[in-house]
Order: sequence, then structure tokens, then C-alpha cells
Amino acid sequence: MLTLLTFPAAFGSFSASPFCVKTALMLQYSGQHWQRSDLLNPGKMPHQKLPVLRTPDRLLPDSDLIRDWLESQGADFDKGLTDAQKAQSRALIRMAEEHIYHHIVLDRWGNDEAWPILRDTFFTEIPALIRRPVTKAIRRSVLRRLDGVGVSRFSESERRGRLERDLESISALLWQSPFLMGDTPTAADMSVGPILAAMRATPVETPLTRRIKQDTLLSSYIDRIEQAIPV
Ligand SMILES: N[C@@H](CCC(=O)N[C@@H](CS)C(=O)NCC(=O)O)C(=O)O
Repeated sequence: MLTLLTFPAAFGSFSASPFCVKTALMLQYSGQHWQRSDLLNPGKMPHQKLPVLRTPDRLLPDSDLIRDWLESQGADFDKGLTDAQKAQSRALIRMAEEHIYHHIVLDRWGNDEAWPILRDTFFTEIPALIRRPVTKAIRRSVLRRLDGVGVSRFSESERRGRLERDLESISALLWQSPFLMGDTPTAADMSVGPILAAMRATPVETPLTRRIKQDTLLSSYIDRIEQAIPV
């Protein structure tokens, strides 16, 4: 049986990590037998990140590589799509994972109100006595990474504007059909859905959580995707 090494359930979701949720969805749709195994520290993993899939042969990191592997085993996440739709799907996935995702990380890790909740959810393995200083350094390195990506260099209103353009693109597709590429979920939904769900699930109220919660089109889309996520 396949084992998904994932960050634990958090904030009412299968995992605090949208990449772990994406992989759970792909596994579910692939029809493979699988189980979850929760991990808080990915330090010993091939990319020092989660998700990782334990296959009969190896530990496979990265949701995209896991997708490739599942497809090599017969899964088809884009069944019935044209080449143009597959190209569009690939671009949507990159937009969600390489742009929207960074806004969510900043919304969580850069938020002083959310931080104590994150600290006491993600770092329970660090003894309470040293948890604050150790996690302060981890938080600083995550924020440095966001500065490197550039997302935190924009003003708040510039960030909102960038995100808005992405949400408008997603919404334009969802006005046409219940899922991004039609009537059934495909690879794009397995990535974009969990990313939007993560935006909504940040454990304190922020402009981003409000933006999603007040949008009935996007919220009902997330609900549809979440119905397919195993508990
Ligand atoms: N490209 C990777 C991204 C995975 C990723 O960024 N995972 C984050 C959690 S959302 C992680 O493990 N972070 C731990 C770290 O960077 O130390 C994928 O698609 O799986």
C-alpha cells in the first residue's frame, strides 16, 4: 500500500499544507490504495518538504513528481481534456502554486495574530521551554524566503491587486462550469481547490480569508472540492 507522508490535519482541513491536500486528492482519484502517515518535521525527507509518497521502491517528494508517478501507474487526471485545456490547466496550477501560495504563506506567517496559533500547531515537537526562541528563527527564515520571492516587497494594496487578477481568472472559468475544466474535477482543481481552501482556512480573520468567505462562487467551489478530500 502507498503511504502519503503529510503534515497533520489542521484548521479544519486534511492538512495545513495545500500540497499535502492536493496529493491526497490525486491519490483518491487515482484509485490506488493508500494511507496517511503524519509528520511534523520533514527534515529527513528528500527535499526537506512534504508531501512525500512512500512507494514500493522509494520515497518520492513533490506533489508534481507524485502526479507523474501516479500517471505512470495509469492515473489520468486530465481525462478527456484537449491539448489546449491541458496547457491551460498547467498554467493554472503554476499560478496557484507559485504565486497565490506565497500570499497565503505571508498571510499566515507574517501575521502576528496568527503566529502563536501556527507556532503551537506546527511545532509541538519542540519542547515548550525552547519553542519560542527556536520558532522565532524559523519564522524569520520563512519571512526572508518570502522577501526573496518578492511577494512581501509589494504594498498591501499592490498585493491585493495581484491576487485579485488571479482570483478573477479562476472565477471566469467557474462561471462556466462547476469545476475549472468542466463538469468533473481534473488536475487543475486538485491544485487550485486546496490552495483556495488554504486561503480560507487561515486560523484568524484576514482580508484574504474574508475575500474568499464573502465570494459565494469561490466558496461553493472550495466546498465541492473539499467533499472529495478524505478525512
Ligand atoms: N513543490 C512542492 C512544494 C511543497 C511545499 O512547499 N511544502 C511545504 C508545506 S506547504 C513544506 O514542506 N515546507 C517545509 C519547509 O519548507 O521547511 C510540492 O509540490 O510538493
